[in-house]
Amino acid sequence: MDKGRSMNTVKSEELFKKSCTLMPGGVNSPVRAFNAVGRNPLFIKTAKGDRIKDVDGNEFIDYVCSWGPGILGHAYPGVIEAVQKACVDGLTYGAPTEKESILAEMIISNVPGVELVRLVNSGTEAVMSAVRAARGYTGRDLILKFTGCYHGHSDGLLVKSGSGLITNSIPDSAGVPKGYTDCTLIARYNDPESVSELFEKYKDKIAALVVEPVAANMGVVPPAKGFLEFLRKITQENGTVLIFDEVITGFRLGISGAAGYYGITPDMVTMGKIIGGGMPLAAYGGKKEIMQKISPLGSVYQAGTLSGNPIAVTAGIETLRILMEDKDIYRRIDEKAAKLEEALNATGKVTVNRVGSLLSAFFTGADVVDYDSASTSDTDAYARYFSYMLENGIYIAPSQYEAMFVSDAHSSEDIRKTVDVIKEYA
Ligand code: KE4
Repeated sequence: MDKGRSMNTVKSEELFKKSCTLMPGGVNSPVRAFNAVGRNPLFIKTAKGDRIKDVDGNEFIDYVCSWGPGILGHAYPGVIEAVQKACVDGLTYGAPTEKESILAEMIISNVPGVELVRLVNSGTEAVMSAVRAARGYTGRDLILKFTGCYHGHSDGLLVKSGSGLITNSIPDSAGVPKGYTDCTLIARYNDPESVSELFEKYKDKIAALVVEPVAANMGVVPPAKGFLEFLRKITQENGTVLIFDEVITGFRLGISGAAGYYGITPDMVTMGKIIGGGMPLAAYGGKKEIMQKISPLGSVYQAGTLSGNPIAVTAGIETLRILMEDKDIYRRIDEKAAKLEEALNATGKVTVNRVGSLLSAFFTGADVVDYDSASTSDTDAYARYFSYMLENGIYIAPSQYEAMFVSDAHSSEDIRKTVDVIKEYA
């Protein structure tokens, strides 16, 4: 693997050499390995505001933001203080706490369609559990997802997925018995016909349709006009549970996520990232009649040792409190993202998709409206762009098929610096 080029990455290289003897690929999540951009990963030591610093002292303006949680910026003082204070009262009890109800109430009061919510530890767990609840509620087995959408790594959803799978060109994972995915139907994002065909064929057998209301794991692909309305209608007509996977868009596109942004009320919503404020916390919720199927109330089992962990919940409460108190954050981060979009478009080299503070630059001349058009991107060109940005102090996703995230901590000066670096690239 090429070493880091003009930057001093000696310590990162040493640490990577060591980590490769201890963990698969030297990382704890594949996309971090930088495989798609032909470099070895940088090991990060500290992060503050919109900046991260690696172990060799290189500093970057960060647009990964830990893949989304960092909407306030890294090490936000209010969140850190709240977490530090909470730690002295113990890290975990395995028993109910008032804080879980506080966070649950914040979610229920802001997220359309959520009447009851269950806190879990990761987006994967949230989507896996929501699907099980939908199956338990409907008594049906089939689920429908879209090519290029990623809903975590639970077996039944690792089919034609996005994120690290398309980054590593393995849309289907090994190790998943065929039987596990026999119940997973695949349609094309933004293609109503591909959905209608499946409902005509499987009519009242589809338990749930899971969708990223704004796809962000094949790069950012907005829903075409009327697409989400179409999904809402066809699922309603067929008694299928509509699950909005808002692990990325939840509290990102606004305080009510994509459901609020597009004015669609799903039957269930999964969330993660921002609601944990950077700590391992996710959630799934929905209509009472569905969520009441969940144990111990109902017969759908789901559990977790650290579910609702008081420290993670504290970080989540503080983060959502700040977002609820200063909704102007969303205008600010959207405006910053629009400046990046404008600079990228001005290069004439990329197709830019943006929704709010989520954006992607695709190295293709095509409009990017689904997995097939996203796949026309020149990933080598993206890799060159990635290295150029990195060597100029800008840290973006090490994959063409991920999003850029903008936080409230991104200063106007750093946005300007990023725009200048993009302009020089042209
Ligand atoms: P986690 O299990 O990684 O917390 O969440 C899974 C998940 C579910 N749904 C959506 C829409 C998601 O985007 C994700 C995870 N997102 C990726 C980034 N695209 C996580 C980064 C990684 O895998 O390292």
